[in-house]
Amino acid sequence: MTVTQSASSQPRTRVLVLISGNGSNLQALIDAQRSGTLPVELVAVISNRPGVKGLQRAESAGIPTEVVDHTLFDNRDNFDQALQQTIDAYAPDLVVLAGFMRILTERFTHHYHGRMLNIHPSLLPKYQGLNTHERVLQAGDAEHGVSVHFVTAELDGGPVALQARVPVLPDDDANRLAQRVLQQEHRIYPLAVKWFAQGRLRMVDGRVFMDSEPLGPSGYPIDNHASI
Ligand code: NHR
Ligand code: GAR
Repeated sequence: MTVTQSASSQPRTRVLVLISGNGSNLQALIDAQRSGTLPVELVAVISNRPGVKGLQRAESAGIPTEVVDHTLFDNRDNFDQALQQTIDAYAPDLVVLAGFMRILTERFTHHYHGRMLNIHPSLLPKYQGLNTHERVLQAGDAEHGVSVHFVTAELDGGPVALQARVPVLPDDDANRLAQRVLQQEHRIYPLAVKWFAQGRLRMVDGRVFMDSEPLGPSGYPIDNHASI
C-alpha cells in the first residue's frame, strides 16, 4: 500500500462559526476553504435564530448545523451555557463570530479566551455596538471600515487583529455603505482565520501578535489595494 503524505493528512485547525442571519461572511469562509486558500476544517455552524439563510449556506456546503435559540432561555447565562456545551461537543480550536448578534457573558468569553474572533463593521475603537453605518453617516465621517478583533468580555473592546478601510461617498445611504464594507469583510475575515490557523496570529496578555511582533491599535497594516 502506498501512503501519500499530503498537507491534508495533517490535523487541520477546527473552526466553528456562530451566526445570526444572512451568513455572507460564513460564505466567504466556505468559499476560501473550498478554493484551497483557507487550510481549516469548518466543523459546525451554530445560529441563535432558526431558519436563517446562513444555516442553508452551511447545509449546502455539507457542514453540520445547530440552532441554540436564545428566546428559549430565561437569561443570558443559561443561553451561554447551552451554547458553550453545543460548541464544545465539536472541540473547535477557534470560534468565529460572523454576524452573531447576542452579547456574550464574561464567563463565556473567558472560556474561549484567545480562540474567539469577531468581525465588527467599524474602524474600532470607533462605533462599538450596533447600527454602525447609520452612525458613521450621521457623524459625517469621510472614512469607514471593518475590524477583526479577538473577543473579550468588553463588547467590541478586544484587541484588533486586522482592519480594512473604505471611503464614505457623497450619495451613500446605510445600505450602500454596508455593501462596500461587506466586500472588505469578505476579504479580511478569511485572511485573519488563515493567519490564526497558521499560528501567525495570536493574543497574548491582551495584545495581538503577528509573527511574534506586537500589533498597534489598528492591527496588522494591510494595504487595502493589495490582493492577498
Ligand atoms: N460579547 C462580548 N462579550 N464581547 C464582544 O466583543 C462581543 C460579544 C458578542 C457579540 C459582536 C458585536 C458586533 O460585532 C459581538 C461581540 C451584538 C450586540 C447587541 O447589542 C452588540 C455587539 C455585537 C453583537 N446585541 C443585542 C443583545 O441584547 C441584540 C441585538 C439583536 O438581537 O439584534 O444581545 O457588533
Ligand atoms: C456584517 O456586516 C458583520 O460585520 C455585522 O453584521 C453583518 C453580518 O453579515 N456584524 C455585526 O453587526 C455584529 N453585531 P453576514 O451575516 O452576511 O455575514
